[in-house]
Amino acid sequence: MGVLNVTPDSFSDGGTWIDARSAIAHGVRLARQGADIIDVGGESTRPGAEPVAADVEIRRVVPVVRALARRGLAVSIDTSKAAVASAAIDAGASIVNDVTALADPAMAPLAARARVAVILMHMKGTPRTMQARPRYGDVVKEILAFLRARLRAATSAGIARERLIVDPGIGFGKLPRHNLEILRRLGEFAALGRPVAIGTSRKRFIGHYLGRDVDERVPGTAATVAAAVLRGASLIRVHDVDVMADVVRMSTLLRDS
Ligand code: HH2
Repeated sequence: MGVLNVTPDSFSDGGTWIDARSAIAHGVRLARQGADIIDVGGESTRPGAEPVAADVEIRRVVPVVRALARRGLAVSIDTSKAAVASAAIDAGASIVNDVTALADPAMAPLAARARVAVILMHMKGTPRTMQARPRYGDVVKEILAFLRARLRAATSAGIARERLIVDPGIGFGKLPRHNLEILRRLGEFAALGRPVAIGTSRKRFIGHYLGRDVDERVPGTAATVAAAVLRGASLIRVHDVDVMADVVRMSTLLRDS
């Protein structure tokens, strides 16, 4: 999955793809580089980010989703607002990537009606507050319990179980050591019986351990991607598809040979 942030303030590529034409061109490039899905987002969820109004988010993402879907690409919409997801689905998105795991009460009925796939992600708190001293007993157990409950809520709302994907939410209310533990114990998420997605790309914990700025985190990201694939992840959300497509292919071979 290639990341396409149509935002002015995303933590690593904010402002780069804010005009629709360059965003569309970048989406096409990500697909050529090997992304099977383009994840289009119009609101940053970086720590401390301010929420964006639905109409602003819709104006940012819809032209991009429509253009990419028309080219036959699989598009996911990275949003937690049902109004945005609805507009993106009408424009051709087939996956909803919801970092709040269906917190908007209108989201689950919409996804059920539209028969789209849904990524349910764990976050502790909100982007504004989530990095303020997050505490866990057993971080993996707590996330597993949350995801199990959200899977149940999603199927109760009428979303077919085979359309659901789970994501532990790297960096969303987690300290660096929590992210390492999630990656080390990623195999435990197989117990949920659904494909596991993971997004480590260029994230802060990599900078924390390696002392690297955001544009210097590609090698660190590659190590996390390889580890995630070896431990069973099936959907890898990254910015640097050109490099990570090979990392994914090679680690998949190592895992399955
Ligand atoms: N991470 C980000 C955004 N969406 N979705 C899923 N399923 N998993 C993730 O780990 C995830 C996500 C944050 O990264 P990015 O989109 O690069 O930054 P920003 O939120 O600042 O736009």
